[in-house]
Amino acid sequence: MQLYFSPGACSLASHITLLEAGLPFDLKRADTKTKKLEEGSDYYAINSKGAVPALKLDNGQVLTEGVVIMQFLADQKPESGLVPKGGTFERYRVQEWLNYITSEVHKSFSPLWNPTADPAVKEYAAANLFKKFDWLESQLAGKKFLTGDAFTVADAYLFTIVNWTNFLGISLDKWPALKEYQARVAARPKVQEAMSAEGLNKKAA
Ligand SMILES: N[C@@H](CCC(=O)N[C@@H](CS)C(=O)NCC(=O)O)C(=O)O
Repeated sequence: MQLYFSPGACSLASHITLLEAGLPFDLKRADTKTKKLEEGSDYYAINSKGAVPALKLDNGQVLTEGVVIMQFLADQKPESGLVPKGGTFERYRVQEWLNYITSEVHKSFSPLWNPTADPAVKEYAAANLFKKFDWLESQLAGKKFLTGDAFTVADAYLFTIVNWTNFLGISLDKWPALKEYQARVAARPKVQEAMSAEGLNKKAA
């Protein structure tokens, strides 16, 4: 399998999932701005949406959409516990989280990345995002991971997205449970391995 990724992007969650599941894979770096792969070929030929992540299977099929890729990968290794068995209520709980993260948290960051966005737009986007953080804080208090004691793909995803606060200079001090949660997930050896492979741990190295 080949994971098409961009350092620190939402594809990090699929990268973490691959490592946590112990699956064999190669990393292929895609530039999300130029839409080129490292060797100069056109990334649109892999994913016509131009976004990462994309997962190329050994049979040539390409799967896109992070929440689907993560569940597909975790289902290859059910013993990893990264997702509960399909059809169980516990699986729907994980899907409920994945859907919330992708639709409410992930995309709420978008205006904050845009260098040409009007400051008022950024202020509005930040206020909207911080409301999501307030709710996440209420959900994480007293919890190890999103659905309880077990780390799941939903944790790989939320960690990846909230990690963007580091690139944007947003302090998590106002949300202590969220801040502790980020540290707890960051401390996982496979999370560290993924971050190092993406060049995100340069300061610590
Ligand atoms: N719906 C897609 C969105 C993926 C996405 O937003 N990827 C970003 C990086 S975090 C990207 O590649 N942006 C560049 C682009 O869409 O042109 C998913 O959830 O996988």
